Amino acid sequence: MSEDLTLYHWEPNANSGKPMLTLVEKGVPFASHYIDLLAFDQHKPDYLAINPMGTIPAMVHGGRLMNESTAIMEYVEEAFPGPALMPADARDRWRVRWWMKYFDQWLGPSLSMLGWNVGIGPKVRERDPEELKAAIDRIPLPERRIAWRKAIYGLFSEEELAESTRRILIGIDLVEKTLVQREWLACDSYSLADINAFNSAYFLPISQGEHCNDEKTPRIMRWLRTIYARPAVKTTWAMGRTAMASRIKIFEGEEVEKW
Ligand SMILES: N[C@@H](CCC(=O)N[C@@H](CS)C(=O)NCC(=O)O)C(=O)O
Repeated sequence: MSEDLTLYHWEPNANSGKPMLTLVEKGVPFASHYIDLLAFDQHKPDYLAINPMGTIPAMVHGGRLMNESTAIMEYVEEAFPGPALMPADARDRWRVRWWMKYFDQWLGPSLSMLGWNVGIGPKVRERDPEELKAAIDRIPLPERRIAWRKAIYGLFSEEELAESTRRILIGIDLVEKTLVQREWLACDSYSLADINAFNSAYFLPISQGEHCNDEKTPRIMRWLRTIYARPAVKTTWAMGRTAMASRIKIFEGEEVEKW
């Protein structure tokens, strides 16, 4: 397909990393446009003219805007040649979609809440209060405005944080048990489910090191290291610009910071 392809993304992780890694795995050339989430680039007029929702990632292909990271992954899989990232069997395909929904809707928001609470919020909190208030007021989606407000002013409640931790521990257990049954998350081959999940799960050994480690979850650690060894992962994570992306070096045995 010869139409221009541009991906607007932040660091490789949930959600930007999902289409980034999918495109790289398939060998699809694309223009990479880095949007600095911590500088609120996603709410600036230039970007809102492309994606009025003010969220990342977004992809433009042949002049058409596409958002929603998992829907973009499926589009890339179907629209371009390259190694298949969806299995052929209908039940396996269902399982790929099941896992992507599980991460997107149930586990991902909890991982994100804890990340925003200890990472993103403290990173921007120190800035000028008036500037921050104006930045929050400019956010187009009300739900994103609430998330930013809670992260910046430390307003996630104890109950919300406890519920997120509960879900993450259930998620770690489910992924470990699944990887006892098979090598990959959804089927016998590396698929979109692994790409989707890796983007959130790669820092579980860092953020949940007590619960996710070689002794307690050897299958998760084996799975994460196997994915990390893929050349596409190295290429994708090299597009990151902050210390966040370099945390992936934990799989080379390096000491990395939590945030
Ligand atoms: N469901 C959307 C979520 C997109 C989303 O909310 N992305 C976050 C980054 S992970 C974002 O744009 N945050 C910017 C903001 O809230 O200002 C997807 O999967 O693409």
